[in-house]
Amino acid sequence: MADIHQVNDLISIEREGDIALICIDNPPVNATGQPVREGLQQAIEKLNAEGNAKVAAIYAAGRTFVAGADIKEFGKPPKVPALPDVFNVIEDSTVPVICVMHGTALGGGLELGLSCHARIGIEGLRVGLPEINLGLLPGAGGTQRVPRLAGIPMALDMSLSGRMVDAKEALEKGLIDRLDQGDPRDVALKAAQDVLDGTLQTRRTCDLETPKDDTALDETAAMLRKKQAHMFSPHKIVEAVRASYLPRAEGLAIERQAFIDSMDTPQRAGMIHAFFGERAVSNIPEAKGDTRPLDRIGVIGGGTMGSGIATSCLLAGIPVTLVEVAQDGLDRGIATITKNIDGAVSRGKLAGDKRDAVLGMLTPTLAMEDLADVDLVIEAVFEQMDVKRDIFGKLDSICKPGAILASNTSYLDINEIAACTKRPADVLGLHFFSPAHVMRLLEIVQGAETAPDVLATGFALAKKLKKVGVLAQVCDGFIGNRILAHYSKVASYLVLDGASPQQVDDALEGFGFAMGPHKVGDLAGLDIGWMTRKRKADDRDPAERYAGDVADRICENGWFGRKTGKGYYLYDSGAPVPNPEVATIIDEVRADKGITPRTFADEDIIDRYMTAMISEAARVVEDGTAKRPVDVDMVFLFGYGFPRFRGGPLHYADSIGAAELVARIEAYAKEDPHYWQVPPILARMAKDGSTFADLN
Ligand code: 3H9
Repeated sequence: MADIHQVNDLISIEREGDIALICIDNPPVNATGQPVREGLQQAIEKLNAEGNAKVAAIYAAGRTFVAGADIKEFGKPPKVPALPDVFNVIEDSTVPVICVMHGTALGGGLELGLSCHARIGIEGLRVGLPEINLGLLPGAGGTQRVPRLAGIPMALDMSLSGRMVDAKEALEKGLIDRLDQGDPRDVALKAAQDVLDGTLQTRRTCDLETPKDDTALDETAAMLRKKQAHMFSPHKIVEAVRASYLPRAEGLAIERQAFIDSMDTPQRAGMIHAFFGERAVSNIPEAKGDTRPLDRIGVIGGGTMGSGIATSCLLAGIPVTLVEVAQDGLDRGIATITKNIDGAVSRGKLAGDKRDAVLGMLTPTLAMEDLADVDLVIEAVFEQMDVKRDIFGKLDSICKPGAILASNTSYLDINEIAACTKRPADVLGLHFFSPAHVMRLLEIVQGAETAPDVLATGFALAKKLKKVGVLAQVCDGFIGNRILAHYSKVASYLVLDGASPQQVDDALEGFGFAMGPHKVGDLAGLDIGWMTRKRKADDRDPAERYAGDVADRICENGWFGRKTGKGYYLYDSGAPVPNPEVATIIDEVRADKGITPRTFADEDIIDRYMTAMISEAARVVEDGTAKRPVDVDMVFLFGYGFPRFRGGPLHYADSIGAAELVARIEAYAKEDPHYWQVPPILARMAKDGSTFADLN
């Protein structure tokens, strides 16, 4: 009988002669919650007290080594023992302790390995310090031990990018001592035997000195001051890595304080909301249950969207039949897909030797009949109901029974599209975001008759494509574009009333958006919005203040943004500079309308823009277009460049509070009572003190 001692439910010690195998078994990802920390500390203390083991090897059960600290504990009162203290106990152990890592060793997981006296990786291992993605920094010795083993540039790179480092690189850089294959327990036993035989050396990481590299530290600090001034933890990372020059206790104390300070920030709360939100959107009954096959996908339309969707499927290993109406369109589609795939190779997303095989899975055709054998068709042609109706009617007669028929429409009524078929239960919306092979959001739009297994297959597709699938109900624009259509008007009103486009952009970039709305407009093409405004001119509500005057005048000059070299900005020489002719147009429009411009503080710009976004987001939750506030938040993080560290519009709304939001809307309504109206849900929340988080 094996000699196994359970230290607690999650940690056991197995004895094999002079060897002690310490197993961590805390599914699903072996996070170092309190019982794991306590059990590990007790295990090491027991072995040292007993003194009859000559070597100990830590390994983990299940699909992966330790994924880090237990994120669910963050924001709650800390429980002892603290992770850095446990790791010091391991590092100080008289019995040498080695560590065998498989799967992913992340954050506290890698830090556990670094506190051991030798590390063995199992083929396929990836290590990383992703704490920055949670608004944190490595807080259990990562900033102290990585520089000692792999140097300051590597420590800065890993902890500032959060990237995964593969086993080969980890070995080259000295983060692991050896690579092996096999079951973690067997590898641990073998490596422990090697320690006893003297063929695997052990040493304490903190006995090493960090090789000096002040240049890397100073340059990185300067770069961060310039590019990430508004972020908290990146600056702390540099400080903590610099402290690795100091003896262990002093360096760890600086790291600890920086970690505690980061933990207290709203950025940490926003990013952890994003971490769990990304997983929560598919943790709903609609995403579970039976699914239909996804062995071959048809894409109709070889434009930017269709090509992007096809690229995304091909990169996920799903063969694609691409349909176009004319040869030149098909050729353009093939060229775009080829360019996208080549781009994936150059960005390191696809191994170069797989390029031809991936492109080989594309079947271009002019015959819609070739869709007879596909499991799912995604229609991505232009946004005209007549065209869509025609296509879905044809698909109904061509596609095999059980095939799913999806439209990539951005706003049209899925129920009307489904009604053109005799199989409305097989129809849903799959709304991708451009560029579709890069953007991670997929709105999965449920029609009135969409079958449960069709909806679940939409979520299965999102998973295969490594996208974040969010359930949406039918309405004009679904979740994202409906909210966008509302709040983008505020940017125009601000300009009409006195702000410059550049001031609006700068203020919102200061808030954390990668690009302000006018720069986004220039990038997407101002003609797109112009066409939409013209198309919807007849439906315009006469009581609503028109937001398109300036943009219309810009477009009338043929200035459509980047693609014409001119829009709100000029793009002649690298960085965009404000277009002076736009300033003239703005002055003229204001004069025509009798508007006396006033000044807006940047704060005011941000408050108005965000309050408008939150108002429509609240309505989208209230009328059920989005299932929960977290679904809206993830749509904005993954589809609209919303700053991740703010968690999403409704997470941000909670930080302001419903009462304050209502007060703001009431104040703005004095200027424009038609546009600014308090959503009933917000009024209720202001009264009863509840939050959007309560509805998640
Ligand atoms: C840290 O370590 C701080 C230290 O430096 C200092 C401390 C003092 N905790 O992603 P999946 C859950 S900070 C708690 O779907 P995959 C996850 O929510 C931490 N729970 O699987 C999900 O739950 P559910 C630094 C966690 O195979 C389930 O596990 N580490 C944690 O696609 C499965 O997860 C990180 O940031 C956690 N740490 O990917 C790593 N991790 O089933 C975060 C996961 O209820 N984790 N869960 O939805 C990951 O990146 C991925 O989970 C991983 C597996 C790559 C490991």
